[in-house]
Order: sequence, then structure tokens, then C-alpha cells
Amino acid sequence: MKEKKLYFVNLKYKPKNDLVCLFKISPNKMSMAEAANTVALESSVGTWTKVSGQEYVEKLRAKVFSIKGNYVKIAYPEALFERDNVPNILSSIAGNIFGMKAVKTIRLEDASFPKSILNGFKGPKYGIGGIRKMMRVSNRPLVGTIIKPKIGLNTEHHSESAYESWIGGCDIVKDDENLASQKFNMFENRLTKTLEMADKAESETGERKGYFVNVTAETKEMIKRAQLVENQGGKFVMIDILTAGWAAVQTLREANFKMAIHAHRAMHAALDRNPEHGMAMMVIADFARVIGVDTLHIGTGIGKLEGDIKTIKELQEEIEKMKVAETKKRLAQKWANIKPVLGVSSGGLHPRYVPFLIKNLGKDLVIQAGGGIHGHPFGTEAGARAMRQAVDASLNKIPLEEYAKTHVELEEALRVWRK
Ligand code: RUB
Ligand code: CA
Repeated sequence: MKEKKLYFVNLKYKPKNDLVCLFKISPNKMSMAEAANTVALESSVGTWTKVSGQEYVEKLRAKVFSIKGNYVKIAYPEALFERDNVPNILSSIAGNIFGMKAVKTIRLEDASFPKSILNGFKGPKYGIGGIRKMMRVSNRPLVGTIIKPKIGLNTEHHSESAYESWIGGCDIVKDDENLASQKFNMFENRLTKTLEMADKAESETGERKGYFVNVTAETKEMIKRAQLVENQGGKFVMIDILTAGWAAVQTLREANFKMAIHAHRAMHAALDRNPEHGMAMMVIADFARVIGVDTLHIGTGIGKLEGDIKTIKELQEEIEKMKVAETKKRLAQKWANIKPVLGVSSGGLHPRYVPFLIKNLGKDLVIQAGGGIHGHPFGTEAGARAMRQAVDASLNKIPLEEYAKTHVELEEALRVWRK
């Protein structure tokens, strides 16, 4: 490798068939160009000293092609990667660089994929259109719930709670992220009993009912569980994409089951909460979309968890649109063959927050409330009713307080949950 200073910086370079990354960098006792150069070399073909090797390797080097303040864009030639291998791609662009002494902090804000890399992936099997068709809901947000308490309920109580949620008006019932196959609520029995309840609720309400059953486990066991869901006619499986790991998400998608895949993002804040260091949720969402989950948690901008609504709106566009424009923290992307993913807002929600969510995030959304349904003083069924009433009121632009005068479940929800 040549030793020329800033060999990995080429501000005249125009990316063609490259994977482009946007980094926010705070250099450590060196110029920005030197720090960016170090990031590009470590994340592509270089190392900290001159090594002997064949000259052709240089063709694969990453190029820093834009430096604006703390924001740096780096282009990686697509040939650098095994193009259908997410762990491989991340080991370059999101690997050693986070620990380099050349930077005080570094955050990967976004990635943008060339068509050749997108072509290597399946993307979502259903996407927004497919999920709407499957659930027969065309013109409103879907309403979902997470059974609470999040863990510890036995199978009978868990499936009863699911039934009550569905007949109250929920479209979707979801396992919590930390429910797998514990002794108190084993997977197989829960699946059978809950799907029975879904069938019962479907015939009683005339609506489609979906169960996001959590198959997160060691990968062979995960596939076994997903197969059981397929055998029993379930519509969805759920996976905790970060704790299971990217290879597991690929394994599940590549297995090409009939079910749609719901992605829970537990642990994302370990990567994305620090605005100066780590990896933005935008990048996590990008890889979830290319691999092919159908629904993904994006945050709320209002509930119990960190996240501002402007960032969440940009994230929603990233997963729900076929083409997104560049912003300060996002790169432009044309999604080519990759279908859109439906965003899920969840975390500390209750009916009072519904107008805010619909105003900001629109109808292509799953509005999901756990405590905000099961904590309703009249019980789970009433809690689900109150959520649907809040959705109806918001879509008809009727203030909640007004609608509550003729809808007792909503009235009670507004009385107990003031903000
Ligand atoms: C929801 C809950 C979910 C979070 C995850 O329960 O705990 O796991 O939505 O967060 P509740 P995120 O409705 O009782 O708060 O959606 O931000 O990934
Ligand atoms: Ca992107």
C-alpha cells in the first residue's frame, strides 16, 4: 500500500457503484482530513502501517469524498463486500472504527446502497401493501398491543388477554421482546392457544387478527419455531433483530416462510442513543429493510422512550418510501426492488397520544400500546376499544374530549392518562 498522506481522501471523487456512508466524526488530536482518512483505511483495505501486498488491492480502497464540518462521506466500492452478507458489510463500515484512537467519537449516521447491493437481498416479502391486504385494513393505522405484564403470565392468561385485545378492536397482538419459551409460558402451547383465540376473534368480529409471536432463539431453534407458526397458519413471526443478530435475521428471511416478519429493536439504544458515537437507528432500519422485515419499531416522539419526532419522521420515510431525499443526517436512496416496511410506534402510548401520532406519522403506521390498553380501569377489552375510538376520532378530526362524550371507554382512558 502506498504511504502517501491522505491517500484515502479524494474530494473530487463521485460515487458510482459504491456503498456510501455518512459519518459524524470528532478527531482526536489530528485534522478532520487525517481522521477521515484513518476511518476510510481501517474500514477498507488499509492498516496502521505500510504492509507489503499486491498493488491491485488498492482498487478496493474506500474514498473520503466529502468533508463538511464534522460530517464526512465515505464511498466503499461494492466489490469490497460479499454483497448479500450483512454481517460482512457491517464488519467493514461499522467495525473497528468505533474504537480507533484517531477519533474521540464517531457515529455512523446513514448508509446508502447501490442497486447492485440491493439486488443481492430479498427485502420485505409483504411490505406495507402486502400487510394491508393480509389484514384487510386499507385506510387507517393498524392498532396493536403488547400483552402486559410483559413477562410472567401463564399461557392461559396470556392467550385470554390476546383474545380480549382482539375483540376490543386490536388488529395485532404482540409478544413482548423478552418472552420466548420460558417455563411459565412455553412457545408451542402459547402459539396454539393464541392462534385459536385469533381465529375465534376473527369469526366474532369479522376483522383479520394478527399475532406477532416471538421466535427469537438460537437460529436452529428459531427456524423450528417459525416452522410451527407456518404449520399452524400464523400470519406473522417476530424477531428481536439486534439481540438475535443480523445473521439470524437473514436466516429467518432466507427461509422464506409464508409469514410476514415483525422486527423488534430491543438494544438499539445501546448503539444509537449517544448523538456523537455509535450508529443511528437509520442504519439499523436500512439493514432491516434490505434483509426484509415487514414491520419495524421506529419510536413515538411522545411516549416513555427517547427519540424526537423529527428524527422519527425521517426514519419512517427511510423505511416507508421508495425514494428518499438527502437531509443533514440522511443520505439519498432509491430503494429499487426493495419493498417498503411498515413503521410501528410503541412505548408508553395510550389513547391521548393518538392524534399526535396520526398528525405526525400518518396512517401507514401500527400504533401499539401495552400498558395503555391493559392498564385501562375497565380492563383489556375496554382498553382496546378506547384505542380504536381514539383512532376513529383522529381520522375524523374530532377532538378526543368531544368524542369521549359518547364513548365511555375513551372517556375513562382520558380520565386516567392525562399526559
Ligand atoms: C411497549 C414496550 C415495547 C417498546 C419498545 O410497552 O415496552 O417493547 O415499544 O420500544 P408499553 P421501541 O406500551 O406498555 O410501553 O418501540 O421504541 O423499540
Ligand atoms: Ca440510508
